[in-house]
Amino acid sequence: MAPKLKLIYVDAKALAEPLRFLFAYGNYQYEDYRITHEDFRSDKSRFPYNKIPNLEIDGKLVHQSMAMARYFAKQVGLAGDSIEEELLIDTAVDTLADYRHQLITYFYDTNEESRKRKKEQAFQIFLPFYLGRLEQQVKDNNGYLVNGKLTWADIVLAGVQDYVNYMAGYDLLKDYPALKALEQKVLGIPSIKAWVAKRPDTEM
Ligand SMILES: N[C@@H](CCC(=O)N[C@@H](CS)C(=O)NCC(=O)O)C(=O)O
Repeated sequence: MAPKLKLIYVDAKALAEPLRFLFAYGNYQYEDYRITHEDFRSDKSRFPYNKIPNLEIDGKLVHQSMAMARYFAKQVGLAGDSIEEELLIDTAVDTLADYRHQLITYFYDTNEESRKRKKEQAFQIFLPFYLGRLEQQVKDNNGYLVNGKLTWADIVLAGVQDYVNYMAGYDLLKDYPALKALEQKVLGIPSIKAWVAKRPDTEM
C-alpha cells in the first residue's frame, strides 16, 4: 500500500518545492500541509532541529529536504544507475546548496553593515563564480547537470530557483542560457507543469 505522506512547511515554494516536483513526477498523493510563518515562529521546537520542511511518512516524522528528495528520487528512478552516478548527482546537489547558501547568508542577516558586505560578495564574487561553473557543467553534460540525462539534481535546480531568484531580486539564470534551458526543460515535464499551473501562488 502507498505510504501516507504529509509534507509540512510554510506557505512557500523554497526548500519544499523540489520535493513537491518529485511527488508530481512520481504521481504521489500527499497532504501539502502549510502553516503560517507566525505559527512556525511561535514554537519551532515542535520540529526536528527547529526547522522545516518536515515530512510524515505513515506518521513517522523526517526532516532535511535533500535527504527526503534523494529518498523519493530513488523511488522514481532519478537517483542514478550506479554508485558513481549517485556520487556525481550528490555533488551537483551539494554544489547547488553552496550556491544557494551565498544568498541565504546575506538575505537573512539582520545586521545592516554585514548584510551589505555579504550582499556585495555574493553578487560580485560568488554568484558569477557558481553560475559560470554550473553553466559550463550543463553544457558539458548535454543539457543536464549529470551524464546527459534527467536526475534529481536537475529537479532541485528548477525547484528552488524561484526561492533563489526571490532572494536575489531578479532571475539569476537570465544570462546563463544552458541553465535557463535546463530549468525550462524541467518545468516542461507534463506532471511538473501541471503542478506548477495549479500550485498556490506564493512570493518565494
Ligand atoms: N538543511 C535543511 C535546512 C532547513 C531550513 O533551514 N529551513 C528553514 C526554513 S526554509 C528553517 O526552518 N529556518 C528556521 C530557523 O533556522 O530558525 C533542509 O534542507 O531541510
